[in-house]
Amino acid sequence: MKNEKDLQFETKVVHSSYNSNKHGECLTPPIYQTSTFTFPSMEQGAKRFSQEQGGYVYSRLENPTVAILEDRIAQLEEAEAGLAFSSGMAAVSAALMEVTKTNDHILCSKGVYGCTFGLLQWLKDKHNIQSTFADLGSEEEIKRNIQTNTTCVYIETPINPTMQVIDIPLVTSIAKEKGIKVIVDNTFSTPYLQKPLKLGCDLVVHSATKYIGGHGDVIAGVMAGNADMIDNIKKTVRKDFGGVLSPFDAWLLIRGVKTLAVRMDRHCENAEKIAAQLKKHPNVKAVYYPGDKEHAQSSLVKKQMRRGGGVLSFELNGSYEDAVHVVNQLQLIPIAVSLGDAETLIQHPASMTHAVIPPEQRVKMGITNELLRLSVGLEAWEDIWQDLEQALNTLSS
Ligand code: LCS
Repeated sequence: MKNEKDLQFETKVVHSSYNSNKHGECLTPPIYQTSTFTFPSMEQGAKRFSQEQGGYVYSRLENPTVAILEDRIAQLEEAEAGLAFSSGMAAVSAALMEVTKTNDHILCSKGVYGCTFGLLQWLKDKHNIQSTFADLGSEEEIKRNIQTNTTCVYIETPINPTMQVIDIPLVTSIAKEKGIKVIVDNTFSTPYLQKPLKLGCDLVVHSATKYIGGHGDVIAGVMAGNADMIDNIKKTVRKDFGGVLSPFDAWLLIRGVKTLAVRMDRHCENAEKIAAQLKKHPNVKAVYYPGDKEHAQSSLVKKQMRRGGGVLSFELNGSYEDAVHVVNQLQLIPIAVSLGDAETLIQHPASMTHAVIPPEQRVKMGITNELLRLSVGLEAWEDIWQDLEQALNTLSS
C-alpha cells in the first residue's frame, strides 16, 4: 500500500491509522472497553510509567480505540499528531490552557461559540487572561490589537453563527513574526473543506460532536497539531483535568468519520440550494452563507475553503416575534442546537447557543434577534425547502 500520507482524503477517512493485523483481523476497529491495562511484571509496569518502555497503562492516559481515532484525525488535518477529548469544550479549554498563563492576553475573532465566549470570560475572571474580540480583517487591524502580553490568537472560521470568514494565512503570518500561537476552531469547515495547519496555524480544535461524528449521537472534541505540543497537552491538561473520550464514543467517531467526505459534499450541495431559495423569498432580508457567490467574502472563501459548508444563517424581513412564528410552523425541521447531523436543524442563536453573551456584545458580533441558524442536513433539498417555504409563507409579505 502507498504511504498513508499520500492517500487521498476520501480514502484516508476509511482506511488510515488502522491495521487489522494488529487487532485480531477485525475489519472494524474493536472497542477496547477497559479502564486499565495489565503489566507482565512489576519492572515492566514501572518502565511504562517512566516511559522507558511503551505500552498502555490506564485509559485516561491512552486507549487503543481512542488512539486510532486520534491518529486518523491527525492524518485528515495533515498534522503530526491528534488528541481526543470528552467534548468540543474540553478540546477548546485544553488548547487555551496550553498557550496561556495568568496575565496573558488572547486576541479573538469577532465572534465565537457561546460557551467559548463563556470560557474566555472565566479565564479573565479567574486568571486575569484578558481577551479582545476584533474583526481581524486587515494587517493593520490585527497588529493594532496585538498587545505585548498576547500569547494566542483564537479564531473560528466561518464564525458561529454569523458565517464571517477570517483570512487564516494573514493571521498566522503576523502572529508567527511575533511568536504568538494561533488556534483555529475548524468545526464548521472540517478538514475536508479547510486545512488550517497547512495555512500556518499551530493547533486545530473541533467539536467532533458535529460533522466529524455526523450522526447526532456523541459529544466529543478533537485536536491536531505538532507532536511536541500535542504530547505536552496529553501529558498535562488532558491527563490531569481528565476530559478524555470513552472508547465507545471514539468508536462512534471512527465509524462516523468514514463518510465525512460524502456527507460534506451533500451538506454543501443542499446548503447551496437552500441559500439560493431563501435569497429569493420576499420574507427573507439577508442570507449569510460562505458558499454563496455573493457572500461578502467570497474571494477569501475560495482561497481557503473547498466549498461553503453546511451551515447558513438568515434574517427575516420582520421582527423577533415573526422569527418565533416561522420557526414554530416548521414540520420536518426540528428546533435544536448542534449542527452537522443528518437532520436539518434550526435554532435561534440570540436565545440559545449565544444567549450567554451580553446583548450589546452579541449585536456587535452580528447576532441580532431576527437571526436564525440552519444546519442543512442530508435530506432531499426539495423537502427541506418545502418545509421552510410553507413556514415563511405564513408571514404576510
Ligand atoms: N466550537 C464550536 C464552533 C461549536 O459550535 C461548539 C458547539 C463547540 C466548539 C463546543 O463543542 P461541544 O462541547 O458542544 O462538543 N456548538 C454548538 C452549537 O452551535 N449548538 O450546540 C452546540
